[in-house]
Amino acid sequence: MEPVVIGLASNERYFPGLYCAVASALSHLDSTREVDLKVLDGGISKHSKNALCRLVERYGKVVRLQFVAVDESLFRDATLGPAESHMAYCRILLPRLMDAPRVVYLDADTLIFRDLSELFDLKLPTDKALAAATESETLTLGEDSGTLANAMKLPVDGAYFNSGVMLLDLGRLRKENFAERALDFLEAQRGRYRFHDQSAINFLLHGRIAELPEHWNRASWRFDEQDDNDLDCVLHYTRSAPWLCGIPGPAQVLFERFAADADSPVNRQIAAFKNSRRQQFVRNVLAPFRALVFPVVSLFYEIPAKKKNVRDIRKRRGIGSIIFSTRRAGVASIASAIRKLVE
Ligand SMILES: [Mn+2]
Repeated sequence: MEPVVIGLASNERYFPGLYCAVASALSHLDSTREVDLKVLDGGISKHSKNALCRLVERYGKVVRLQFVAVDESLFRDATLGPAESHMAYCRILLPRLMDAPRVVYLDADTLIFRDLSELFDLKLPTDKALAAATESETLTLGEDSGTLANAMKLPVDGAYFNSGVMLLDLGRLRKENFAERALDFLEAQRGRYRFHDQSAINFLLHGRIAELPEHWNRASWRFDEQDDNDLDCVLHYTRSAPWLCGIPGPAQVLFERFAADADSPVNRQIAAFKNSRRQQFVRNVLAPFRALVFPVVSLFYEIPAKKKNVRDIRKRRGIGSIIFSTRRAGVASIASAIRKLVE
């Protein structure tokens, strides 16, 4: 059986997330499969690297860990990415940096509760270059950039995928010079795309992305709104890095509990964490007012052609969910989610 190849990317700031992503992935992976773990290193400290080596050693010889240095300055001409860095773009270099035929790429802000060998073994249709789950907030190419979709003669309502969890056919992407084309795109279209690497992937590979079931990339806010505690998924913290600044709810509790169990407890004393708590408090205080204001604002859009849009916007902004999710995600559901994790 060929080894399962897993790729992640991180700098020191995202390392606590990467550590937990790796710990969760390895503990749910078929223990008889060999694993090649490649970490694109955008400035991870020696101390952190040692911690990851120790973690991997616990799984014995079946896991081979390799750090691959990346130079994010390659992307200096692209729109600045999350946390004022270009690190998120580095996944685009995977076909260049790895000689494996395929790889499962994971964001550092994921927790994995499924066997990734199942994803790695998926057969991609011959016309597809990668597989990903659809985005839960940006639903179409046009919502990323209508201007770009029109300029590239792509449908504005074309499908849109999240780049946080992907199965990439590196052989095909190499053959098509994807990394080079993406670098050109990011530089030439600077300021026109909204979602960094994800924009390059969606615009350049439109029609070439196979859709993965949602359980391979479930947004943490969706998990928070779930009526049950189904955890048979890859959980993706799309709205906040839970080790830096948490959004209260079951997904955050789950992360903190997992991190503590994996010997990498979340430090709630750091300034960013305290600030985020303050912002969250203000947001909660304002939530009822937003609920009042939004229907008034949306009245202006209540012309028949826009009705569907308004419904979508309401759904996405989650006016209801902002107010009710905390209630629904009660203590019982948190406790049971943790129980399931610990089992
Ligand atoms: Mn992410």
